Amino acid sequence: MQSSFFISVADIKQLPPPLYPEVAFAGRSNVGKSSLMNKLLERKQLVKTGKTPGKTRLLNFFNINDQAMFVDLPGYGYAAVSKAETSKWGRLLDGYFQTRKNLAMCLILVDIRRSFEEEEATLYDLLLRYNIAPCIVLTKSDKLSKNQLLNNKVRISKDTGIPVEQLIHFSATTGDGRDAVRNAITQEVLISWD
Ligand SMILES: Nc1nc2c(ncn2[C@@H]2O[C@H](COP(=O)(O)OP(=O)(O)OP(=O)(O)O)[C@@H](O)[C@H]2O)c(=O)[nH]1
Ligand SMILES: [Mg+2]
Repeated sequence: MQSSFFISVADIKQLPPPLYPEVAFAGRSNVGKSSLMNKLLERKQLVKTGKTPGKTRLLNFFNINDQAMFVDLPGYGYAAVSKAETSKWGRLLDGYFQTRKNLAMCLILVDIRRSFEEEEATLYDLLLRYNIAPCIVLTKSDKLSKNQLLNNKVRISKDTGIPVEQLIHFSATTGDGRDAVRNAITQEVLISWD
């Protein structure tokens, strides 16, 4: 499979033409969005992983095999970002979700050690409202033991009302859950991963 950087966009008016179905990756800053995308694509650093969380205020588009576009969304919830920046971020994302007809799916990444908080719930509701398939991915599963992992999944399932089978756990470090995430994406968008 071929993957390449396509374009970065800071404004809704600059969105590229809707060439292919899109899959967006959302989540708190530092949750592991870029690492997940690299692992799915088996590319080391196609998507830059961050030493400076919260810096990227752009939507980054990647062409996947001329079959789909992956969109790395700016991370939210980073304290050092100003209020003005945060509301600009909100408008950009809301505008994107609301207007993007070819946006098929959005993964919401949550650190498996944390909870589904207000931001995630807001995002989840936004996706349902705009008819975009949501997929919850619990990241950094390598940080927990098998037992803790299961306990946290059950806890997040109870908090969200999302069945535990629909919560995918993932580690960019070990590759755990890579195929589960690929399969979830393939339910919505045709991609030949090999
Ligand atoms: N142990 C472990 N560390 C991870 C994993 N995924 C990402 N990390 C680390 O977490 C940090 C943040 O990862 P990124 O992929 O840059 O996170 P991001 O969500 O893209 O961050 P922003 O672009 O700032 O929003 C990096 O230091 C990664 O090496 C994982 O599965 N396991
Ligand atoms: Mg990133």
